[in-house]
Amino acid sequence: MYAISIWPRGLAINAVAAEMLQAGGSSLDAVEAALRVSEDDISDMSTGRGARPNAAGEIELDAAIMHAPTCTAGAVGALHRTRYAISVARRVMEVTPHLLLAGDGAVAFARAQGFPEFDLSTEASQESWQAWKAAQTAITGHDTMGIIAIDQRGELAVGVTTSGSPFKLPGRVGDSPILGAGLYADQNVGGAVATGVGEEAMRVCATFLVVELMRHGTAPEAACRETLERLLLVNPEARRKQLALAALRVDGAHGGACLQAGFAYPYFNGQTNRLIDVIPLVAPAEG
Ligand code: SD4
Repeated sequence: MYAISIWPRGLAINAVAAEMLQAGGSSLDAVEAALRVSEDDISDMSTGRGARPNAAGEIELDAAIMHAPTCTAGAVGALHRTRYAISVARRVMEVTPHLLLAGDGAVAFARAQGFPEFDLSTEASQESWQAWKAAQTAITGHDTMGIIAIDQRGELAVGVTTSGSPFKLPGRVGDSPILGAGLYADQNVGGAVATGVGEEAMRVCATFLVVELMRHGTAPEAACRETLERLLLVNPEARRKQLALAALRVDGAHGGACLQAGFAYPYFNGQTNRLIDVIPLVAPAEG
């Protein structure tokens, strides 16, 4: 029984999953329940309700969930006016032959599945958009939520939920709902999640690469670092951006890597849940 989330804020999210795993719940249920807590937290402006809107003032959500034993997944991109993107993603996995639905089609699917229209905006999210519109200043903060969990039966699942990059172009879909970019899991190897500038994760199929490196024997931390090094090789500009990765191997070994300072990941080892600091690859003066 193990769980890994991302960012210091993920400690509370990881605790939700840990409690469910300890009670015998499935990793799929633990991932969904934990990410719903993040989506409902309006103090966090990067997932679900109260997230930062796109450039047109609308909150657009990306989310995905992957079940490793069956190598299946469900995802939504640019989902709007709908609560619990992660649950809609799970429904895509469970009731459609598809892996990813986006935009108005994702919204129509959600309604058909009983997710009512819901205004995701809060005073703070609207204010952030007004301030951005007035100043057009770039916001560099990142804070998606993702989690990898292994339950008592040994089943591995991974999920990610986000509002994407703040004030993005309408219709922009990031790495989070893309298998192999924002998340990936293989029941024989382990799983990985990504956070930060999604375009950089997509460029190198970051989480697929982490899992493949682990498959060939690279330890989780080294696999995350090697993936970021590959990114810096193909796009040196990425050193001015943030991309962070966390990985969990099926035997509970774990690791992370990040380009910029500030990243840490919570790790639940079956008994305790603690935050693991990650040393950035890029020195502050270089970035
Ligand atoms: C995205 N990767 O849409 C997400 C954003 C993120 O930390 O993770 N921020 O690009």
